Amino acid sequence: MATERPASNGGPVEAVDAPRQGVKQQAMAQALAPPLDRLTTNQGLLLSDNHNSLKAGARGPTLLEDFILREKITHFDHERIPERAVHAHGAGAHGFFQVYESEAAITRAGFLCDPSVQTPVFVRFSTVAGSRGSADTVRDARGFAVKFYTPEGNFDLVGNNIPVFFIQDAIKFPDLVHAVKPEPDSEMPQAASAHDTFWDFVTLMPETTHMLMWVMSDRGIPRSLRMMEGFGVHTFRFVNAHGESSFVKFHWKPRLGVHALTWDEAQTLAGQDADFHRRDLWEAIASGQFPEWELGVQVVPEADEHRFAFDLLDPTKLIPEELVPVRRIGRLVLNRNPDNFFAETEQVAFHPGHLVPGIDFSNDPLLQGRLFSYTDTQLSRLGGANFHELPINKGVCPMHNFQRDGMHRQSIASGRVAYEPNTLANGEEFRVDGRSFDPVGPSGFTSLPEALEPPKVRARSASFDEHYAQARLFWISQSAPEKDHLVAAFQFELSKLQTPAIRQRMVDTLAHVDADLAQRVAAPLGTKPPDKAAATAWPGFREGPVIAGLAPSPSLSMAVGKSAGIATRKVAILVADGVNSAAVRAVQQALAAEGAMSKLVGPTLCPVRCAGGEPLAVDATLDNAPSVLFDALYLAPTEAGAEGLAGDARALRAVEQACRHGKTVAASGSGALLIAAVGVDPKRPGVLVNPSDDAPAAFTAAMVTAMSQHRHWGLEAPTSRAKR
Ligand code: HDD
Repeated sequence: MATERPASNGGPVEAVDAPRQGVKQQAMAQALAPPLDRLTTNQGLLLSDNHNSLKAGARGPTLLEDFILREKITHFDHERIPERAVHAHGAGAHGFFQVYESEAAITRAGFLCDPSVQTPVFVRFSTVAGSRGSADTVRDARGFAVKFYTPEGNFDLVGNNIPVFFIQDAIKFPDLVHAVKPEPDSEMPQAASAHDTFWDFVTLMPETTHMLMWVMSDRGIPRSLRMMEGFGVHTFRFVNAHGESSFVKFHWKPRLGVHALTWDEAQTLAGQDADFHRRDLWEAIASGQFPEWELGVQVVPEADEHRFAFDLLDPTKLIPEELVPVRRIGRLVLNRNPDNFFAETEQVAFHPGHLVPGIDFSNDPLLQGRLFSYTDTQLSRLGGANFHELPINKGVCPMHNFQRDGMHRQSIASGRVAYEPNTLANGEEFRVDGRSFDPVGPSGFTSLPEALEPPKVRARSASFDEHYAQARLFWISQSAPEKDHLVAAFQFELSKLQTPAIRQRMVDTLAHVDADLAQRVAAPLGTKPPDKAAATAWPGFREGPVIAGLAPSPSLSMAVGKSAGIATRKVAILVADGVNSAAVRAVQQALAAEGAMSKLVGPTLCPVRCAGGEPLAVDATLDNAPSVLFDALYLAPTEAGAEGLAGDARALRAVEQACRHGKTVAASGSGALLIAAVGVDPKRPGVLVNPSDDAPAAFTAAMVTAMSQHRHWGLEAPTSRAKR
């Protein structure tokens, strides 16, 4: 057994063999130690019975002296810790990050300078508003927090899947969170922004407009955590070994492309599989299909700080990729699921101020407030100042200082010295005069010696006053279906409000973004026509400059870019008695060759009988595996005379739903009867019918191509789309 004692300079973490037992005592300890397959108390006492408490007679009262019962119940009573104030619901995974080439020219961060090094990471994804047990697929921003365990200390990049934030100054964060969380009197609604208090707040805070556009877009309902971008949001700084600094925005670009659910699908999934995203991440890693992202940077030289029409320090603005291209500098791979959700995913503690030399923060006032909030929140969430000693938070580098004691201290610091400077910790060799070791030095983290402008004021820079240009840029950069979805999302959320005046304020605000957008959103809501002037006609509103003549930014659309293929996509193969197993095998093989997964879904869990008479095992049933769990359907053919699934309401529902959600639906032979039964035109994009009972190579290739487009928006039912 090893305990920890301080490093020779007084730090607390060198591991040493502790027990100085003789050989005889060790042998005795081993003989008496509880076997690994037996239960013990927390003190190591072997249990003889884990089913019955100690009683005064078999039917009598339980005795207070039952310390075994009390220990077990007491521990259970204290199992829960406070959930995170925001981002309570999440999923995590281990992996590594590796830089492609040395970035020493711009940063001295060691893990970004050595391409041979794989830096271990732990990543936690989250929704923001929902409680710990809420559903995965709600409309919300997603947290994307990465902890890099570098030899120079932990670096945390605590970002979101949306590149901008709602507010500009951290002092508004408690108000924002109180507004979006369930309303305090009723604790409703859970994990949803579609309620009065959220829209009341955001319509009074015009700076929220840009992020509202992103959250109401399909980015707010990702298909998978593996298929979303991540952003550091704020402008950070890189500093190189010469002390030269540049500004930097961080991006995570997923290898599998950026994809979304449909709103109807997201809502259905919240009931069918509330853990849809967590399960998807877990299963991908467990099956060896490791999710990957590339780290991208937009680097702005110090001299260009004021070159943009917006302020680099304003977190409600992004730098369009057309202005400053994103350079991909390394890759992140998630390759190991946690062993224990609580110990790792729940107890991990991120903090934007966990930095390494070579990376620094900027004066973004939102980021500045975050630097205080994250450590502070862990004190109540993780019960004291020693949360850095929890295994998931502990750095891989040695840690030396004289911070001592506190709740839940794990390491055992020995010696009588807990201060610096000292001459005592290291014995005779170090003295006050001419001491040979310096506990701090220039290789350590130094804050950039930045010149600051007095006076001290409680104010916001006028360069933060413009709120609508990038919201408009986002709108004009969306494809037609993306615009439809965005309009429908605004309509849905605003339709849930009980206070008409708030609804009106939002459509008035949208008139500042785009007149067509505002009118389309307003059309079914029964508001007065959008009134631009009314949105800003209140005391204290500071009108920013009007920025006209924006050109679309293609990188803001999810529809742009080449397809990332169908790797890891999931296909349901619907089978019934009399199925043609050769066709099923051909489709399975074609999908597997592209890295996609398939499941055989049958009427029950009993094997179906193939046309040749042999049994074919199924993986799931039409009841427990609805179409929303899959990216595409293949309707397998059955032999002449077999009943097939065309009369099965569950199969018809699967086909209807898949079509409504714009998914690829392919069929061979009699499988096409299901498509006819739900009244879908077999010639519509995304619907593929092979008339014969087989699945030839050209047919499976067409299926793969169709699936690689992700969705066929023309297939969506008009009811799920907003009017153009
Ligand atoms: Fe925050 C958690 C991301 C602004 C205060 N935040 C938290 C998490 C993420 C973010 C991903 C979850 C980390 C985890 O998985 O444990 N937060 C952001 C982003 C922001 C942002 C991208 C803006 C750009 N946050 C922000 C502000 C404040 C906070 C302005 C307060 C002034 N955030 C917190 C917090 C949380 C948190 C209350 C809750 C749990 C935690 O920190 O550890 O301190």
